[in-house]
Order: sequence, then structure tokens, then C-alpha cells
Amino acid sequence: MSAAIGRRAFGGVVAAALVTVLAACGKKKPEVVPSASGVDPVVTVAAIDNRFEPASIEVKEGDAVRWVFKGVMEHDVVAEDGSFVSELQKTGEYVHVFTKAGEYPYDCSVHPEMTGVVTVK
Ligand SMILES: [Cu+2]
Repeated sequence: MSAAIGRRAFGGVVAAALVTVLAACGKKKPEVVPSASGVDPVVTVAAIDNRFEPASIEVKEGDAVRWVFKGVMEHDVVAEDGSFVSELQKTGEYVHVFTKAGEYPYDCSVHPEMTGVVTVK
């Protein structure tokens, strides 16, 4: 193996390590899923500084959930599975209709300590 090839291989290892570090310190926010409209939410969750209130809610299939943004800081709602993702916002609301039973953990992309879960029965 020549020295040149050796260097190239080393560069690849460094690049791979860098990607790993970047992935660990900032998971990329998934694409925003537009807020639902024309529905009547059964539960409202407040996004405040810095938590979701209430953090854990339970709804039925077909129910809509509304998040209202009331913080001084910007927050968002990001489902772990990407099924509901809001913009970063300080005011206004975000609505999502849950059509399938399951557990939907979510957090705020800028405050990892802000977590919540929607359980759909
Ligand atoms: Cu936040």
C-alpha cells in the first residue's frame, strides 16, 4: 500500500468519525408537518418555558390534539417518529390528528429537557 492510499484511507476514517460526532450532538430536525385545520381538538397542551403542560396525555384514534405556544422563548413539537413536527414558535398553536393507536413521544428541538408523550388508544 502506498503512502498516498494510506492517507486517503485515514481521511475516510476521520470523516466517518466527524459524522458520528455531529449526529450525536444535534439530531437533525425532521421536516415540518403542517398543522391540521378544521378539526376540534379534544386536548390542549401548553408549550411553556421549558416544559409541556401536561406532558403526558391520552386520546382516542381520530382525536386532534392542540399545542399552544406561550413561552417567552421559541419552542416546537417534534415527534420522535416525525409524524407531527411544528415550526419553532412563541405564539399561536399547532394541531395534529392522531389516526393510529400507539405511543407518540415528542420533544422540543431546542430544549431536549422538554419532552411529552401522546398515548392514542
Ligand atoms: Cu423548547
